[in-house]
Amino acid sequence: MAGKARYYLTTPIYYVNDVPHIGHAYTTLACDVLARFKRLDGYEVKFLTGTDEHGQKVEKSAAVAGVTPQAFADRVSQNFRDLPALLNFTNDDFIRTTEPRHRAACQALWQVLVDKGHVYLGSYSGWYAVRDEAYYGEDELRDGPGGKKIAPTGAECEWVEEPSYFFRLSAFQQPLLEFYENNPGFVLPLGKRNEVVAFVKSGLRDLSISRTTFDWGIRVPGAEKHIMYVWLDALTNYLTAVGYPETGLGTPYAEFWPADLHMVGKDILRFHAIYWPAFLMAAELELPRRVFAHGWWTVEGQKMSKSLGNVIAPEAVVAKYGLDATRYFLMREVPFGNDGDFSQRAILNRINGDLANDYGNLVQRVLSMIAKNCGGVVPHPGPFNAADQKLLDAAHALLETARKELDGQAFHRMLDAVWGVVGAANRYVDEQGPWTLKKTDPPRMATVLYVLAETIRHLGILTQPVMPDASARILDQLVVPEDARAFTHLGPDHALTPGVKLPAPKGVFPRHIEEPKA
Ligand code: ME8
Repeated sequence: MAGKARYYLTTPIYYVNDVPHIGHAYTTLACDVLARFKRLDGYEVKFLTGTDEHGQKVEKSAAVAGVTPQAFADRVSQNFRDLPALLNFTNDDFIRTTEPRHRAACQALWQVLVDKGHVYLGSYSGWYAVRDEAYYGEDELRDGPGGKKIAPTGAECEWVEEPSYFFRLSAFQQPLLEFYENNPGFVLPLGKRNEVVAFVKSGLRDLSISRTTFDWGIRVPGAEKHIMYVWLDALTNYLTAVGYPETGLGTPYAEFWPADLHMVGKDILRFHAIYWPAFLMAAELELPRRVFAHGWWTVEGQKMSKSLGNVIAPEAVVAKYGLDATRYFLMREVPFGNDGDFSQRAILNRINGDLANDYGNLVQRVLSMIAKNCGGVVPHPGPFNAADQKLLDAAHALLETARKELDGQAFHRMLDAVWGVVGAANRYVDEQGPWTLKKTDPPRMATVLYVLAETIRHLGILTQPVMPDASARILDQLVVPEDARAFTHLGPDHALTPGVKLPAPKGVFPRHIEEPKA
């Protein structure tokens, strides 16, 4: 029997030096929406997230907190492990880089890189930014206050001189450029792809992949004084989670590798689009199919930062606006890939406009008319006229559009298409005037309400990935069985059965009333 198609997607693994904020939640949410979409579309999905627990940055944060790095990692990692319950994420695994399975994978990959001749011992002297856990060339830096050297990211750099193993990254310049050329969809959005290509064209230096001046990390096999560079350690998590180094037939690796998508923020694109494919090429492993770099959230126009005290905690947003409204806002507000601003006004506009006035009002008025005028059962339709068919056709066509948009990670355009049908359905209500038909032509009213209910069934099924709870409440009100909510149930073959008793309608998307400022 042929197996299901598989889809493997990953979030970055988050550093445990900080508590999760809305930026971290955003990346994982985007992956959750895709994971849910693919599952509803019949795929066997593996959705991975986790925490990046090694490195100098975590070691320093632990020292400031006065606890061991492991105790610190255990504590902060828990905040990230609590996110799925809070935000309704459906990750299939949560990886921590301090787990034994991960150490085994990293050491195995290291050995392969050595055996294949891509690693040599040298000594590193140069600039390192602990905040970014990244090396910078002198030419990339600017002078900051107090004679400090500052990286393009704003991170302070320190001078490092120590023995180090190097990875022959320079040997991969040409293979990488060919790979980008042959796989135009490997890095998205395209603007970001061009930046990556330009960077690689400008020349690649060999990469220092071990450190000897701190302790908190995975030891280099056979050279115990060396700790693996935290990015080599971290990137390998994507292999660990599919059981690497076990790669034989029937293993999770054989089933799920290469990953279909590494979702990342634009800050860490270089690591994912240059270093990671180079490591994999060197190890003669398959390369992921896509790296998507999304944009950056600011808050009321400002960069989120602890010192400004404007860091947005996901739990605060959910408590204030509700879970599904938060999920919807994040996926709809900003063209995915662009930077966005998290503002109170923007979120209220989405909640009161798109959700309450458009989608919510459609569902509410159709269900209450059915309750009042059709005896509370799915109405019996007569023949469909051109206007009816046009609306149904638009609803039926949504799946294909949604698939196409999500295959390019265009969440906003997918939702735009869904809201196109919400708008069409609202206009159809106004044009057909079922409240007038109630007096003049009750059978026609039944047809109109049936067409609307069937359109809402489509909308409810398609909004599940973004708003799982609200969509379930809509589908419950149409008595769509739980096992009839997958994408195979879209289209006329599974249309609502006339005569089915419906529960009393209840509003799904309340307007958000701001409390007056004291
Ligand atoms: O970089 N807007 O971890 P990290 C949007 N451990 N996204 C944001 C954001 C914002 N303001 N702030 C953070 C690391 N993010 C490494 C990754 S992967 C092998 C290792 C999101 O905790 C975004 O996805 O600094 C960004 O790439 C990630 O958090 C950085 O998380």
